[in-house]
Amino acid sequence: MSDPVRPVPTNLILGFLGVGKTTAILDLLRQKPEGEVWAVLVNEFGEVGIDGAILETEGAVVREIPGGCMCCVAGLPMQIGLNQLIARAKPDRLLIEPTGLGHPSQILDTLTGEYYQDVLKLGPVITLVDPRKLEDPRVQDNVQFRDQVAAADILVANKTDLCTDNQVHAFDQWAARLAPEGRPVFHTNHGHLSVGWLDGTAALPEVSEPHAHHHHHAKEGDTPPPPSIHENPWQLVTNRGQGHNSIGWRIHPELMLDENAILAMAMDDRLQRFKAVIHTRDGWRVVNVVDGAVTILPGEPRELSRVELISAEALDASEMDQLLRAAAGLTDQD
Ligand SMILES: Nc1nc2c(ncn2[C@@H]2O[C@H](COP(=O)(O)OP(=O)(O)OP(=O)(O)O)[C@@H](O)[C@H]2O)c(=O)[nH]1
Ligand SMILES: [Mg+2]
Repeated sequence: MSDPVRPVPTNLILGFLGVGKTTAILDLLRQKPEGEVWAVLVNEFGEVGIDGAILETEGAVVREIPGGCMCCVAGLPMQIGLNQLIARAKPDRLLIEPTGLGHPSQILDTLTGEYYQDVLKLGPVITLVDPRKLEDPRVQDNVQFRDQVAAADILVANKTDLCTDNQVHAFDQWAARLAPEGRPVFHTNHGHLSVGWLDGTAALPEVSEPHAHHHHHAKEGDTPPPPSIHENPWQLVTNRGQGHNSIGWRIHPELMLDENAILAMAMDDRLQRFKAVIHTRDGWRVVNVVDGAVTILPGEPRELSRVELISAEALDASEMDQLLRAAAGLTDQD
């Protein structure tokens, strides 16, 4: 366990929605030297905290900051979450996964501020990019994407197993044209990063000014805990911001969901992202969908099921709720 006065080596893992950040952190956790304690701070766009539930299974001490608006979240809620995490875990290393829909600038401001000077030792910022996305001009123009790339000390092409050679080559050419020059560039798949990349001191490049957008203001203090799942076994939460909408559920674990009905829901082509850790009639499952690619893995039993949808267009939450209730075998009267 680390000496509490020694700054905690810390890395940000950045990248757009669904690029593979959580997968990369899981893979790093599997490379953790025995006896070390690693902590993960994860901020998801949605409110129900799927990534935290997945990451806990790899033995990290996880702290979630739900809710997508980084202007709000990167300030006080993040500081409180981070302080509690460090106090509780006394980690030897800290990994931070911000939402793929956020700008990293506020987080970097917080982490490099005076307050954390003696607490954290910020190592290279690693940004994951799906080379296939570079073919879409809207991605290259997207300000969140540009900020994530600008903030990178190391650029990593992920999902190369799904890319053609030309797409990987185009990524290399694109990366070589970016300023500042000379940043390390790697290719990988399934988020496989080397632990060695986490160390080293690197100057942080400037990132663009935070966007102006309308948002609610963070309350002073921590986010209130969600209601108990036993009192309220079916909880629906929605979030909106950054041009995206999320609908999430927390569900009592005794309500088992039908896997096929969940998959049908997940394949809705209006969705940009579907994530779930659910109790199905065949056991626990971790379901992930990005760009129509589905991954289903067996999962460990959790204290509740969680489901989350993210879409650019606003979906009718009650319509989605009906679908999910049907998947749980509930009728309108239930
Ligand atoms: N084929 C393939 N799938 C991948 C790769 N990396 C990640 N995935 C899959 O992509 C999906 C999304 O991965 P995540 O790690 O959850 O992505 P993320 O960036 O954390 O997503 P958000 O937190 O929602 O922004 C999962 O189904 C992963 O299994 C890869 O290199 N190749
Ligand atoms: Mg994630």
